[in-house]
Amino acid sequence: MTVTYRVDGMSCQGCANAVSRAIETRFPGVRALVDLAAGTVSVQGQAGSEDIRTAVEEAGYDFRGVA
Ligand SMILES: [Cu+2]
Repeated sequence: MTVTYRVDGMSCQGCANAVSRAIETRFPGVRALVDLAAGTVSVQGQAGSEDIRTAVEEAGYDFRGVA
């Protein structure tokens, strides 16, 4: 299942890469696809929203919940 979350503070491709890497590194088997224009990340696999919040915040971005 795929869940899309809103993440604030991503301003360039480097930010997008940092967010997807932070999630995918923390949760093996999970895919995280960032849409930079929309300010969202779509997460596919076994990871709950609080798990995603932790990964996003540790990477230095603002987690805003389900988009
Ligand atoms: Cu950036």
